Amino acid sequence: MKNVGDNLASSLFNPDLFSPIIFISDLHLCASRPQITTAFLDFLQNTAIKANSLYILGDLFEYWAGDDDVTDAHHQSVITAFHTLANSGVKIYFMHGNRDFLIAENFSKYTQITLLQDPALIDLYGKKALLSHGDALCTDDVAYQNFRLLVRSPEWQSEFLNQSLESRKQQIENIRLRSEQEKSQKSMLIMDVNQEAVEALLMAYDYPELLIHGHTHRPNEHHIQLNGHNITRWVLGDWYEQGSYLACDQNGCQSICLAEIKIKP
Ligand code: LP5
Ligand code: MN
Repeated sequence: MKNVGDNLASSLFNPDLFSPIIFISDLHLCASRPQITTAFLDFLQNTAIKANSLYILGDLFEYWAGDDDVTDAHHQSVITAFHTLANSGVKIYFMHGNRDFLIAENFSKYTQITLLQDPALIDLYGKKALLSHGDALCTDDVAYQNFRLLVRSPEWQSEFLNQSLESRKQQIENIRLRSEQEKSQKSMLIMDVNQEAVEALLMAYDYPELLIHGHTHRPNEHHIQLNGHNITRWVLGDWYEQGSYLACDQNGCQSICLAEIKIKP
């Protein structure tokens, strides 16, 4: 990873010279961690504003209870910042994560963000890039996949969204607790992507040159050889202690770290 403080002028890649396409995920923004939101708003104003477009590949928020949960100051500050960025000409795309899959059309309207399906195939400077949040690839995590199947069904969502915001938030708190308990019992291997699921997805999409996803919080660049095709799997980092993004231009992609986020104890 490259630190922004490094001498970018001497490198091939310089976000000040080109208008890159930027990818981020797993920010987990919430009012109780204001330093992360501050770092993110700073990133939008100073870095993303120079981009051609910004792709957010899920888990932007710690959780999203529904598009009616927009009145608090924290959510408003993020929505306003997106609106400003979109008005400056940067195209913004958002794909659901496992924590904010209830983001819907109203959020998209307030922010001028375009919602993407998971997975989504895009043209990245002439190369095919497949984008995903990544949770669907963790097929060894059977308990999670069953939970995912339930809460992604339109019937479940419509029943859930018909309940009061207060009741929804309480249920989400319960699931968060249960998820943390269960995760502490799961192996790291189970909570990573399954290689066969990755290969099946790449084959289903006719061998894109790139697969970009988040979710596992294990930022890395993996090189895959599959049936004679060379494919790069980029895993995006989270924003718990340090913001980071993947910037791509005509010369390729580069993972860039921002300054450390200092969380007060
Ligand atoms: O997010 P992360 O990386 O910490 O953990 C995920 C999986 N956990 C989740 C839960 C979310 O973290 C918290 C909830 C988000 C709110 C969504 C809003 C709407 C839903 C409201 C539901 C009431 O996604 C975790 C994975 C991990 O990734 C790694 O891949 O392991 O999965 C779990 O821990 C899930 C448990 O294993 C299974 C929980 C079963 C609960 C069954 C309850 C059935 C009834 C639910 C209906 C309300
Ligand atoms: Mn996730």
